[in-house]
Order: sequence, then structure tokens, then C-alpha cells
Amino acid sequence: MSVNIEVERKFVLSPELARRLVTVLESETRPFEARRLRSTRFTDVYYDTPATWALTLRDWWLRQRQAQWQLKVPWRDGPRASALDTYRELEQLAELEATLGWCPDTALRDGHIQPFAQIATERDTFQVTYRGHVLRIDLDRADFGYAVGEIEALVQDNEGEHGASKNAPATAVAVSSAEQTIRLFAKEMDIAEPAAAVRGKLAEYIRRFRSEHYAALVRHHILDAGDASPDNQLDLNPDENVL
Ligand code: V4E
Repeated sequence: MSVNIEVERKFVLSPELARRLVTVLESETRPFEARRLRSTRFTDVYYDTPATWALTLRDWWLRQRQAQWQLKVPWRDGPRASALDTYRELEQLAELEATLGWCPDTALRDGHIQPFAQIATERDTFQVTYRGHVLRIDLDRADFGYAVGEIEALVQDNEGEHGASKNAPATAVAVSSAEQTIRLFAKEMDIAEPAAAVRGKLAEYIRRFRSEHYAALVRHHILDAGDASPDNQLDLNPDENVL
């Protein structure tokens, strides 16, 4: 089985940074290849077991994006080591079911899982070829007034095909090389290294609207309990948020 490993770094997306990045990524004179891939709007509904949060408390994130089931699970076990997140993203229903051990549609029908968050996002996506790596840059604005950027590289975990461990050496080297490229690209773009992990849209949604669930995630060291950064709140003037 070949699975994509997502190596990603989030960053606080102020309206100024969004404007600067779009200008650089669309300029003719930048020293690397870049193009705007698409502008999209999508809705995610996240699910977990009621009251016990059995999935999210083990850092598993089950969602329907425009009705398609997706599951993100950590690539490596253990605590988060840096500002870079590394998750395996499963989209094939058979892979999801094999990992979960049950069918999400059946679990939903029988009330074993229920929605706990719904987030609509407007996303501008750019593709950059930098030092031989293809990077995807997402600039996201969520419907609850939160904006975040993400630099992402995909690494193929082909080794699972031969029954090897998911942490096999060749994959580890590819992941570490992708991490290094993301760091260098962020530096070149003048994106500040965050002092603490930048909350994604869902983490921020849970912090704002699901306080009990958030406290449990912090207690289990799945999410950090840092202060919210005021810098990535959307401007109230909608014109400011158009890229
Ligand atoms: C919460 C979470 C995950 C779910 C995905 O969340 P988010 O980044 O909001 O989604 P999105 O739309 O950017 O997904 P994409 O389109 O990139 O697939 S996956 C991992 N986490 C955990 C997590 C964590 N432990 N700590 C922090 C600061 N953020 C997220």
C-alpha cells in the first residue's frame, strides 16, 4: 500500500503577510517556479465518539470534506517534536476502515460517532518548486474569523507496500529532507519561525467553541495550551481579506 505522508508547517497569516506572499508568488522575477493552482471553498465536518473523544485523544482526525471521508493519523508515535506536523492522510475508504477497524458510515448511522465541528474554508493554493521539492502553499480563511497559512510537502510512503515498517529509513530520510526544504523556503519568504506550534483551524475552533474537549486534548498533550495569537484574526473589512 502506498500512502502519502504530509509534512507541513503552519504559520500565522496576517492580511499583510497574505498580500506579501501573493505578490512574491505571482511576480515574474522570483528565483523559483511558482503558480497559483486554485481558489476553492470547502466544508469540513469532524467526527469523534460522543463524550469520550476516543479518536482525537489519540491524535486521529476523522472528517468529511465535501462528503468524502478522510482520516489523518500521526506518521510517528510519540510527542510532537517541532513546529512541523507529519501525518498520514488516508482517503480510500478501504484504508480508512482497515485503520479504524470499523466503517465510518455505519458508525455514524449507529450513533457511535457524531460531529463536533463544522468549518467552511476559503483557500488559495499555490504550487512552488523549490530546491527540487514540490511544495504546496495554502492560504486559508475560515468562516469563524481565523486565518492560517500552510507550507506542505508530500512524501510517498511506498515502503508499506513491502510490509516494511512505516518508519523505515528511506521514508525517514525523505521526510527529513522535506522538513529541511520547508524550513529554508519559509526563511526565504521571511515567515517567522513560530515560538510555539501555530494552531490550525480545527485546533482553534475547538479552543474557542468546545472548551471541555479542548481541555481534554491539552491534558493528553495532543494540543498545546498556548495563548491565541491575535495576529491571524481576519480583518473586519472584507476587502482586506481578498487575495
Ligand atoms: C487538529 C489536527 C488535524 C486536523 C486538521 O486540522 P486543520 O489543520 O485545521 O485542517 P486543514 O484544513 O488545514 O487540513 P488539510 O487541508 O491541510 O488536510 S491534523 C492534526 N491535528 C493536530 C494538531 C496539533 N496536534 N497541534 C496543532 C497546533 N494543530 C493541529
